[in-house]
Amino acid sequence: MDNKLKIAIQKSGRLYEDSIKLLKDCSIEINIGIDKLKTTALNFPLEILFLRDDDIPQYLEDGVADIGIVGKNILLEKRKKVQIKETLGFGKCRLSIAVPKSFKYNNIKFLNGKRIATSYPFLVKEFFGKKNIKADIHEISGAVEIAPGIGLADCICDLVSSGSTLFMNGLKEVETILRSEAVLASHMYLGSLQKMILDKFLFRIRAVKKAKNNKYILLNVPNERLDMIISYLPGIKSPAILPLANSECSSVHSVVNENDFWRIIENLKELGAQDILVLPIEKIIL
Ligand code: PRT
Ligand code: ZN
Repeated sequence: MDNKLKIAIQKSGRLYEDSIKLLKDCSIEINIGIDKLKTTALNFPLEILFLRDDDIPQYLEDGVADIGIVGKNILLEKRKKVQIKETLGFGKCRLSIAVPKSFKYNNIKFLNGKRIATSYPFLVKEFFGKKNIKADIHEISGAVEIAPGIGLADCICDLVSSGSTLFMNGLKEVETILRSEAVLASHMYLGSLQKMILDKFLFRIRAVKKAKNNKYILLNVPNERLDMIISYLPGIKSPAILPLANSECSSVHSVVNENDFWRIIENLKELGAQDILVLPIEKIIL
């Protein structure tokens, strides 16, 4: 009887470091051997398989791995039967169509009758189908960005993050097909023990994710401004207020979401908050 949950992660590449860091943030310790094919966590019932990202969806469908960390782009392209359990917030990119800079691109109809090179034939075909475009899709497995330059295609569809690869190859991004990030996906039917371990793992992942999106803030506030300042502060339940040795001021503690952070800090400052300290949070368990 298998008493561990098997997780597939990328052996090397763009998702490797962040996948290992996610395990670490979840307090799961691993030793990576020299062969780096698989390893077992030291303090959690998890076996880690190191694989090529393209192979992970198939292994998940077959149940060779119970769960895996892979780009949503690969999962959707491969169309294997798996369940997405959680988005992970790293490996962010978009799958976009790009054309040579000199092309006068007005709208999507421009792509009718063009030759387009991509490693994502299914997603491109699906997108063109929806938009009623008839183009000639050439599947190539790598270095897609050079295809127009060597006359293999008129345009491309590839992953973009900073945009510098497109820029260096004289291309411009004209349509976005998909926004992608790394996700945790699972085999469709897990055994009850595997399900239980996965729930524990997801509980940790969510605590880590929540913590990353929030900051702990401490500030000193003159007592006569306290009510006003508190009305601007969310906190998990409500902010904590502690007396200071100087009886005219109080110390206020709260948790603020990264997205609202600067707006809230500016308001607090205007309302008379002083000595504002901002600290990272390691985990949030609600
Ligand atoms: O060996 P293996 O098959 O496992 O790895 P791989 O070479 O196929 O994949 P890898 O490591 O390049 O990417 C793994 C995953 O990272 C992808 O499936 C995406 O989910 C995610 N990701 C995020 C990216 C990018 N950003 C990205 N920018 N994958 C690839 N790129 C490439 C893109 O193809 C292009 O060549 O980077 C170039 C563009 O980058 P910018 O910054 O110049 O725009
Ligand atoms: Zn790959």
